[in-house]
Amino acid sequence: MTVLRDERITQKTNIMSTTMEKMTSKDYINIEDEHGAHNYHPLGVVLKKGEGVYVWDVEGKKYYDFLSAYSAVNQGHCHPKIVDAMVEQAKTLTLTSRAFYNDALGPYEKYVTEYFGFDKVLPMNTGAEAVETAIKLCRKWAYEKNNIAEDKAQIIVCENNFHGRTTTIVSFSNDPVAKKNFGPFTPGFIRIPYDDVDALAEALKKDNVAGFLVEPIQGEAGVYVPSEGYLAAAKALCKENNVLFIADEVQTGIARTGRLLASCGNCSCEDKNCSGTPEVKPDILILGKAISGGVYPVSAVLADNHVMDVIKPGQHGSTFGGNPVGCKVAIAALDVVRDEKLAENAQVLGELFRAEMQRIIDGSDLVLKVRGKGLLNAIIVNDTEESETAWNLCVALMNNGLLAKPTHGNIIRFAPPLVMTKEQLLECVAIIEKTINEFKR
Ligand code: IF1
Repeated sequence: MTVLRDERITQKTNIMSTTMEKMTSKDYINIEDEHGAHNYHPLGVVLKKGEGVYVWDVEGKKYYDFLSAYSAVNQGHCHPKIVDAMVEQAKTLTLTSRAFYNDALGPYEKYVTEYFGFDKVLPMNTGAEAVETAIKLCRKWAYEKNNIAEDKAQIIVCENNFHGRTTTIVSFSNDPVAKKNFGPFTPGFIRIPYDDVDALAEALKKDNVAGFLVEPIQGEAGVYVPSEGYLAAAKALCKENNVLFIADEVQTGIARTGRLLASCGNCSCEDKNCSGTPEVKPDILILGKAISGGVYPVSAVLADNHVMDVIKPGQHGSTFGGNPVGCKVAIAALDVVRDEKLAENAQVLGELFRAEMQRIIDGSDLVLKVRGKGLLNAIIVNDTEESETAWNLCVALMNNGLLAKPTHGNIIRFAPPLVMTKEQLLECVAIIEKTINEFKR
């Protein structure tokens, strides 16, 4: 019977592999619909290949990628240096767990802590895991170093935050779609308006405040860039109140906003040659996404010893956290950011993009506004949040060879890989302009 069953499986797999060669985008969409959880509503394109700023669908159509997998592919798709680093390590040693040492983790930890200017790093895999790690680290520091009564710690967060999708993280979200029917929720969070220093000052007067967790730019909320000096003022208030300033740079970090870290993008320093060492140095820095160039899940929590040393052996970790493949990929990905001057490129092309978009907006009633920093930008479409206009505009952009997707309702995020050239950016602007001018509501 086993033999018969194996033959049936082989036969089915063979049928599958031959039909897969002839499968259309629609076939792939149908398979996902039948066998996959419906936890996303993707744009109707099925991608097969990525290289630099381009992706191709299964029919061979070429597109500019203007989402970069939500800022994970800052270095461009399948960057050869990063892929080579992954392949090389994958052929040598993929995973030891932290039960043993290996020859990749220590060198990576030295590299990444020197790269961002912190004493220590706690390596994890996804952004949400890193945010959860930061929350645990902040609470533990509060109980053991800041005399806050155990289980009483409060962490201040902002309205319209997005920090991931675990139960604790959605506990402090105010997005009903991300939250409804996932309770009961984790207590210990105070929510305040974003970009409001007075609200933070008020919240810091409450008892047992341990930390302030903030996105330097609110990505998912619609690329909200806070007022000049907001982050510096927030950091100063946290310092005054002996509260940890926790920057979630999962989406804004790794050169996306025109500097290595967005935290420093908000400082008063006008030094364009700023090394990216943040004027607003967070007490805890959270990184993910492009720290690996979108090649492999890598995230990281960085802090100086007076915070990180509250974590003792056996108190936190993960099977894949700090694995050799992730370490080598992250080193290669961060080398590329520095060697190819991606922050500088994002800064220059971001200014050009917003200027071009403003020119288009001035001549159109379809788009109200463009906002962003570096190559993290968004346009506000002139329709209600509930309307389909932004979605339909993204479908029209797709038909014209550029992939982007609305964040919320009437806001479309534009975030191309940071390796884009000026010529390619201007070609994308032309596609966006053509699409807007031809668009029929
Ligand atoms: C989705 C967008 C959403 C993040 C910040 C932590 C995480 C993210 C600032 C968690 C992740 C991703 C998640 C993905 C879509 C995308 C996203 F803002 F980037 F567009 F959802 F809001 N902090 N953002 O942006 O990192 O666990 O995903 O590695 O969940 O749909 P993760």
